[in-house]
Amino acid sequence: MTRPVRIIGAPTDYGANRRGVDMGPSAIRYGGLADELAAAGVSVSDDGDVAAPRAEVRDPEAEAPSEGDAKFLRETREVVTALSDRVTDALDAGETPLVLGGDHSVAIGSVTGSARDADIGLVWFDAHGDFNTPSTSPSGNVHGMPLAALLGVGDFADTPWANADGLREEHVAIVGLRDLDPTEREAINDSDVTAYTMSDIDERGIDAVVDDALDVACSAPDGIHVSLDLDWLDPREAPGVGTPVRGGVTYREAHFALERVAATDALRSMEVVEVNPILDEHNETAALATELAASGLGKRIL
Ligand code: B3U
Ligand code: MN
Ligand code: MN
Repeated sequence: MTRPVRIIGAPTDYGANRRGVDMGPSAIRYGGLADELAAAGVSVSDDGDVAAPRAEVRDPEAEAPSEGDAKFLRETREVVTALSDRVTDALDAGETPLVLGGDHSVAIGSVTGSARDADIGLVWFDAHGDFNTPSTSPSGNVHGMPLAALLGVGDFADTPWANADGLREEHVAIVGLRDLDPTEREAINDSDVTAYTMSDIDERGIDAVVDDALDVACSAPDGIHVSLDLDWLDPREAPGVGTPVRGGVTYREAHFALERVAATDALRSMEVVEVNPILDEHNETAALATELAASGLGKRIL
């Protein structure tokens, strides 16, 4: 990784079902992100945080009565629009944006910003599909919808602030699925997205699955965005997340996957999301996010 990295915080929590992920950017910085990247030989700057409104001063539904059953959709739109511009600015300056969430709704900003005037691939490491729309979501939480929003699925068709211009389903791979709502399952099956479950990883091994996922994403000409939801890992490794699901990847599998990302030399932008310091143990999930970001950005032991 030769390009400088620009850190951008997105301290949101209203896309999630509980408070705390808004503290993710602080916890990840406190976990030693800048030092870890510098030690890995990456030049790094910190662009601060985008402004994000506090969830407790809002009525979740009052703001968006005409936009389906998504909570805080108006706030989401405001924040992801600002984040999208910051990501594009970093890319225009020849840097690699590294976005710190925040709940996974921030990916709408990171990916739309990265896919502006570029045809990109996307690897989505997550226990969940994040393929709900306002009318299919059981929770109304936007962190369960960003991938559908980016791809313009269902209610999200023609939603300019949420649809990623240069992203096609054929260039998207989801890795590590183990918790899908029935309507999401159907929508993913109906799409041209490539999805790998935990049983694919059990059966074929992390190396084969990650290499296939990277092939899917790297078939796009302009590089890839990596979206890392910390609940991709098993809750024993990453306890500080809002929606833990048993049976995730191990510490070693996660590092291996991110090292494979670095080896492609195609990484254009990245985010780490859903770290919840309130639920964490001694900041270990935040520190893990730091380590995994460093692996993805080219940290090597030797
Ligand atoms: N599919 C559920 C649960 C969920 C999705 N993403 C997270 N949780 N983090 C939903 O609410 O859409
Ligand atoms: Mn997610
Ligand atoms: Mn998840």
